[in-house]
Amino acid sequence: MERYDATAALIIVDVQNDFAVPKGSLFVKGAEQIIPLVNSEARRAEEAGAFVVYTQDWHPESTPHFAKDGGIWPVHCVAGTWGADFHPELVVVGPSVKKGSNGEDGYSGFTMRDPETGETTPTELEGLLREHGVRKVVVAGLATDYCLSATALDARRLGFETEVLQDAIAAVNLQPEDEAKAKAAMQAAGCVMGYCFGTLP
Ligand code: VGL
Ligand code: ZN
Repeated sequence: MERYDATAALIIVDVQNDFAVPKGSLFVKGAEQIIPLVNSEARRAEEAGAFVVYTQDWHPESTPHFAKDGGIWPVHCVAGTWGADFHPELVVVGPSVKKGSNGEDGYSGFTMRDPETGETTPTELEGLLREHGVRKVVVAGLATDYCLSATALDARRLGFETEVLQDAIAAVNLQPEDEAKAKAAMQAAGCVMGYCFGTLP
């Protein structure tokens, strides 16, 4: 079966400088290698009439998400800064959903979680997918153990058929087993664990 058609969407998660460029503040090992694959999938999806949509981690300067403010992460993806920009080689052929602007954790592209109250609020992603008549989502990007898996799990919870492109993702691995655990959780939730078609010439 074809991966992409007019009822499919490719969700490209957080391919941003702070995660995908070695000098970025939260560089994810292996992130640069996925970019040509992600770009090829974006072109294929677009050609097949699928909806291509991006997410961006988009934090204020101070948020309980950051270690300096009581969280666990180095400062990264501050709204409007270089670190929050897309990687310069990323092919961008669709809209971007920004998450975390009000200090939420915002791991998932679909929902943001207030780190103090635990309250979750939806982003515009689900609405965008429904407007485009999407039934199946294909997910690629960063990072396997955080935003990528949170997005894929939410997609399943919301009833979308979900495929994860295992060769177009990369993990932070704060603990060495985090990547394997995230993949197992996605599989257990009914995500199809697939592979890219390869890079276009
Ligand atoms: C992410 C850690 C902190 C991600 C975002 O995009 O996976 N990871 N913020
Ligand atoms: Zn973040």
